Amino acid sequence: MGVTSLISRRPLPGAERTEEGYRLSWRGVAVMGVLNVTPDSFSDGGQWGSVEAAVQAAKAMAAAGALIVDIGGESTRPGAEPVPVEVECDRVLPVIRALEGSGILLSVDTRRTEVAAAALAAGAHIINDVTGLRDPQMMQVCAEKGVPAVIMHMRGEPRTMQQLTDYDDLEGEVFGFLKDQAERALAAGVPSVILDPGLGFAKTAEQNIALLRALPRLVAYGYPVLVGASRKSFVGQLSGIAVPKERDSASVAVHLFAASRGATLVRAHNVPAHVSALAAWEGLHCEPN
Ligand code: HH2
Repeated sequence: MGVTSLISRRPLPGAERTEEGYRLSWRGVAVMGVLNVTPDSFSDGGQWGSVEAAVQAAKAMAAAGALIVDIGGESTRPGAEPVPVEVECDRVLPVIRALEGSGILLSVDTRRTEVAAAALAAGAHIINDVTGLRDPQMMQVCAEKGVPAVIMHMRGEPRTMQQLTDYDDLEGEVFGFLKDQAERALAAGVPSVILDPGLGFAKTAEQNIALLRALPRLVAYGYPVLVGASRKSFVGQLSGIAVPKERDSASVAVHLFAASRGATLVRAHNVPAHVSALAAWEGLHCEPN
């Protein structure tokens, strides 16, 4: 199992101080736990109805072995309407503040510069931007604050993205966008990036599967790769399970497939199921002494 590293210019829980900055390293495949403090997320909307419930859920995810807990205050499911910045801030900031100093590595799942800046000021460590730092101001915030960013591919916006699935060269466009944005971000001073093909974001089920199969091409660019398949509709199509919350075993299977193709971070709702499955999978890959 290889080692993946992220660099931040701000202290990160679990990171070692090096000349480059704070270096967070992990062996094998790590889990990013999904914590949506929204009323309408497609599988966990309304699940964490109070700040206290969300804080407990984050702690439970960390205790179960999540490397990162990803806090989101806006659903980006297909067809979702945008949420005002103030509403998104009101949802995520109290949870981040309550977790500050807890030793839990926190990313904030937002496409808004204002939310990102406020979340970093409140104690978040990583920006997870589903629009892939398309907004130059978002890139600037990550660079100025010296924090790592997840760059995800999508087209358009959640409301309309499923009408934007015509690609001449799917892998070329998705992976090319990610590589270009990674280079731009690093040149702008973002200390490190994670790349994510954005499963379900302006992609059909067949396109999601094609991108998973082609993942080694993305991994070959040399940046850490994150895959987020958890409970998504194409996982339902693959497994024949209609109810999102019942798709955890199928999500694990898809994430193990992604891991076998080089992803070293998976974004998942059910952290314990993923941590134990990945431990078993990694155990099988270890060379005997
Ligand atoms: N998927 C979702 C949200 N954020 N971020 C990254 N980096 N990769 C993903 O695949 C990804 C993401 C959508 O899932 P979820 O958060 O569960 O639902 P919703 O957008 O309805 O809140």
